[in-house]
Amino acid sequence: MADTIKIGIIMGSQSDWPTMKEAADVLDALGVPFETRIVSAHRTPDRLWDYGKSAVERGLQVIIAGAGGAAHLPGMMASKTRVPVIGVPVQTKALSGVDSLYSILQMPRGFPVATMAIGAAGAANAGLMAAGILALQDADLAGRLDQWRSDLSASIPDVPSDDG
Ligand code: RP5
Repeated sequence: MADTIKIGIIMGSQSDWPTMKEAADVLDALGVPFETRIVSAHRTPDRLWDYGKSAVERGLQVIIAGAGGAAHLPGMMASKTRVPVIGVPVQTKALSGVDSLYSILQMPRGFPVATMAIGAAGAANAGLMAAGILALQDADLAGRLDQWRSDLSASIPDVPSDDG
């Protein structure tokens, strides 16, 4: 039987996928299964509600939610489910993602969203954060995450080079 999917990666639009794929790529590298869905707070509110309502019973343990502009998806998802939500502010053209960041970050007391950095680095870190949460209960994954982290450290040169 296939493993239960414990991580959901959701995003407000197809246009968010190049950013959110960074989270997916990290989870792939760590061998963590996940699902992906387009769930817009504004364009598909019923889909958002259904996703949040069913998250616990479907076995989701972390939801990574990315959106840009008036980025209400992570916060609305956090209002609908107690499954921890990691928010990714997608970089926008008009305001460079500061709009997304503030929309996701400034949650009222009681409904937290763990907010990452703007853009690709934030999405990759969301994948790592989700993996770290699951690794608390999964020794094999913890080992793979430790290895991933030490490989990254080992790849950083001691001195800068003109070749970049
Ligand atoms: C948000 O509006 C999405 O998360 C996306 O970042 C932004 C723009 O969406 P599109 O107009 O590209 O579909 O809801």
